[in-house]
Amino acid sequence: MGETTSPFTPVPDRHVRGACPHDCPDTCAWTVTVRDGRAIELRADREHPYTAGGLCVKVNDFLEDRVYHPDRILHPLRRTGPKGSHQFEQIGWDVAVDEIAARLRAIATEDGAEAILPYSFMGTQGLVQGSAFSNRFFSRLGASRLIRNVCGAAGSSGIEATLGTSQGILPEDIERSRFIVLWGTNTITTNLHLWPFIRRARQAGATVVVIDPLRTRTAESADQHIRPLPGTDAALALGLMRVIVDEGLWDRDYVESYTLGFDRLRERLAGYSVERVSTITRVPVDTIVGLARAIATTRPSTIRLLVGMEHHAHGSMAFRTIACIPALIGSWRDRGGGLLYMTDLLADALDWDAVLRPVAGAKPTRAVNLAQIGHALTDPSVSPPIKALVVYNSNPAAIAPNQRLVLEGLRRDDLFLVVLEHFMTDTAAHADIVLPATTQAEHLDLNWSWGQPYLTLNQPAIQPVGEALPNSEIFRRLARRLGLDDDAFAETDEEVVRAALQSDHPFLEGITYQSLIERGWARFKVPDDWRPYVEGGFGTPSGKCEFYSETLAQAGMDPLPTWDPAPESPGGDPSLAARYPLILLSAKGASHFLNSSYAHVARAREAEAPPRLDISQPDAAARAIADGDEVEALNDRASVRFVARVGDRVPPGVVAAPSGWWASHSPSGLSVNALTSDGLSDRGEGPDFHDTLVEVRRGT
Ligand SMILES: Nc1nc2c(c(=O)[nH]1)N[C@H]1C(S)=C(S)[C@@H](COP(=O)(O)OP(=O)(O)OC[C@H]3O[C@@H](n4cnc5c(=O)[nH]c(N)nc54)[C@H](O)[C@@H]3O)O[C@H]1N2
Ligand SMILES: Nc1nc2c(c(=O)[nH]1)N[C@H]1C(S)=C(S)[C@@H](COP(=O)(O)OP(=O)(O)OC[C@H]3O[C@@H](n4cnc5c(=O)[nH]c(N)nc54)[C@H](O)[C@@H]3O)O[C@H]1N2
Ligand SMILES: [Mo]
Repeated sequence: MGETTSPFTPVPDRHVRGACPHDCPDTCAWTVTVRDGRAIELRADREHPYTAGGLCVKVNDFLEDRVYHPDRILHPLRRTGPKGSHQFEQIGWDVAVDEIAARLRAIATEDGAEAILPYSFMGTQGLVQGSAFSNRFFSRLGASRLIRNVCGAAGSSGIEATLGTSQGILPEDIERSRFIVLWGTNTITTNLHLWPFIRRARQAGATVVVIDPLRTRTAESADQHIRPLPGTDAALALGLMRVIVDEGLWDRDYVESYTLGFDRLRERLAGYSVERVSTITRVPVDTIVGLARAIATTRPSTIRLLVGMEHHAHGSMAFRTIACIPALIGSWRDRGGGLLYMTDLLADALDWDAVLRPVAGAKPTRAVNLAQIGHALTDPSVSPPIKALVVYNSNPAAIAPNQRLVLEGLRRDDLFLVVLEHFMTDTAAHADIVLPATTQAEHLDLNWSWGQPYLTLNQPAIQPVGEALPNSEIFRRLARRLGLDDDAFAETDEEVVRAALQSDHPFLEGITYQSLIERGWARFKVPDDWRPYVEGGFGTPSGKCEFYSETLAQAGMDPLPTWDPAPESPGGDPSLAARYPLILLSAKGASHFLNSSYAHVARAREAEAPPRLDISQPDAAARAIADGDEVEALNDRASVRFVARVGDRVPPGVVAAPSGWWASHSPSGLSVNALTSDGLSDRGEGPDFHDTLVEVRRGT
């Protein structure tokens, strides 16, 4: 008997290297153990310096909660009842693809291809399943484009106005810092793998300050917690700069050599006395002065920004203003000093043209902002009307603002809705056709990261579960059925990954497909001593850090850092503020959810339940609300029920509920995004959902 056929010779387990696909700055490397074709264990890569052997509470049970979860969608489904009624029948792939192709063709003929809109975000961050084939498909179809600026766009645009690009320092270098300001970011909940570097900095004597209106887990772990009123950070930054200049703590050499517009900045600061800033922000004068002195005189000092603060009407200006501070104090000189933001620009080293394969010379089609999908689907003046929506890697019914309008749009009978998913999300529940997508355990991908400098190859560990197909294959099949015979659809997933790596960018030196297969991951070849602006070298038109920005002036914006109240804020529209006096923050407070992902897991919901609204003691007392009471939060957009949690997690004037809950799991059939504003930021076309005013009442 040959060895391989002996029933007594077990087939050895296979260990397959992969990457966490989720939209998170950490992009962990993992290994999947496969026995007899089944994934039996998924563990963090112990050797990966950033993953460092640990995943997170959301992803530890990826196999159980996603790959093999009993609720996973395993076959193509066709709707048989009213939209949202969860009535579906199983159909075959050929039938599904035929039907979708026929409907899209008919809509394109009748209303034009712009009546078709793709809707996606970063459900998976891999470049093959995230964007390669979908981009090829919709661009060749001539469909409308989606402005996917829900995350990072407003912040980047602000930092760019000051520095020329949004490039900052590398995350590991924060370990060298001795004064760390976590400004509008909840590291322990949202960016856990950065925390060990901060902890080591602290062990070496660093001070950690959190600036956040909410008392987050991160704020509780910091040395100091500063709580400005939401939307007032630009004023706080101007106040800090005022103290730094008044007290002569600025770096004269750096400012003279590498910045533009210091004199005009100084004139602007005259309008921001510490007393005025204290009134605007509600941060005590002494705290502002103390922070200004510490950040300017402790070396290295670092400001860590992420996305919470950008989701405001003036989010871009806030980032632009804060980004002036490192140049003013010369903290860019020090390794571990300056500003830490996203690392996505490193991924520009990949050959994105080869991945996306845009149509050469094509005229840009109509664009719709992801955050305003409710309006786009319901506003009768939208022309051509959106007749088909193809959703993949996103759950707009949970994550987009103005949820009532989004749901109204999804319920439109004349909207043909196709959703590629793992689970029956609130979005998928409204679909005409639901298509089962593979998970990261089942498909090939290359994952870049917006939070650390590694590239990770994800190899498929197992065969697709059920009839699931990778997003890439679904778009290839649809293209074929629609007669799009471009060779862009002849490529395999592996060819796309190989093509992405075929760039002569120095950051990719030594990184090949083969090396990634063997090792699983590679660090971009970024110089060891990465101090991007140690001697200026800013990407602005002047080559300097622009305190004064001609680019902003030409765009009709204030060329200098400034602060204005948002229209929907206590200092904005007075009649609105009178009716709805409380600011609602809906940040990512739920550590068991990843945006709206994992809310399908009962255990995760139980750990987070019930959907809570944090309210301060004085605001609760004024409304006769006690801890644990059922309350409703309301404004002109909706009324949503929560259970009140009274205490000092929020300051007076602010209430907070975590994002991520699905409407269908929420007591009133709506979740917090039903209340949130769907306006756009001053620059970068990001959402302004943290500028939301509400009133809160006891009972319902
Ligand atoms: N557990 C978990 N982790 C996640 C996610 C998740 O959903 N769950 N999502 C991932 C994604 S997509 C992203 S983009 C990152 C985001 O990571 P973060 O930016 O760290 O998270 P957010 O919760 O969006 O915002 C951070 C903080 O900004 C604060 N904030 C809001 N407005 C203001 C303001 O005006 N001023 C100041 N100073 N602070 C303000 C909020 O109170 C919040 O605590 O997290 C990623 N990681
Ligand atoms: N109120 C409020 N709203 C917010 C935020 C907030 O802080 N507060 N945060 C905003 C931010 S920063 C972001 S990034 C967005 C995130 O918004 P989304 O990107 O829409 O995030 P998720 O809710 O996680 O939805 C991703 C979906 O993709 C699916 N998916 C995962 N992998 C695959 C795959 O391989 N194929 C297919 N077809 N599907 C897959 C998942 O099952 C999941 O349902 O939300 C934004 N909305
Ligand atoms: Mo995000």
